[in-house]
Amino acid sequence: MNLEEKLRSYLSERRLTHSRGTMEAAVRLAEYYGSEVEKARLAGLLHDVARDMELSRLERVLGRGIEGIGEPFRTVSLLHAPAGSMVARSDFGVEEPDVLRSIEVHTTGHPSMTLLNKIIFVADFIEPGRSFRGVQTARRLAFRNLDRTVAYILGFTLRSLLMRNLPILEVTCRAYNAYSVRANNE
Ligand code: DGI
Ligand code: FE
Ligand code: FE
Repeated sequence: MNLEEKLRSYLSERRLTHSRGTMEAAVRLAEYYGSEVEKARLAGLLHDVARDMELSRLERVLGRGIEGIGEPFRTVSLLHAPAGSMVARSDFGVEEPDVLRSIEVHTTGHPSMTLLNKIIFVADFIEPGRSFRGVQTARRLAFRNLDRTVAYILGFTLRSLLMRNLPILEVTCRAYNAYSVRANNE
């Protein structure tokens, strides 16, 4: 069974379409920035592998890893990324550390991301199925300056979290600070 067929049993049709879109965007960015295309394809396709799992299952997958995550952050939105990295390894046989890490940090970002980590983070936001305000700006920026695009997306995410009175993880803030500073120093 190929990877996409297997993924079908993990994701809804809608989420599968989003995953294929993210894979396409990741491949284009990898070609443009000279990153390894096969890794981008794999990480893009699998990044949301745990997105449709129930919270209790995500907590089980994470095991003791859950202990470092505060109660308000134990949500499907936030746990599907680290749990997804573990599922990609256990169920899909992915061993490549950069691919696994790209899945792990795709929701919050991280202050020090590799080129592949940034590509997946950006591809998830700009994939063809996305239509929110701001996505066109990010699409243009993505092929001019990847660090600026990461900062732009994190700013967008933080604003929307604040507007909804949602708690902010430290790592999200640290990532925003790292990339906004980097973007302004060029
Ligand atoms: O899985 P997707 O829907 O494709 O997108 P995603 O994995 O990038 O994001 C899932 C959600 O995670 C998104 O609505 C924003 C949210 N998020 C990111 N950083 C934080 C956060 N939510 C909270 N509460 N705190 C954060 O720091
Ligand atoms: Fe996600
Ligand atoms: Fe996604």
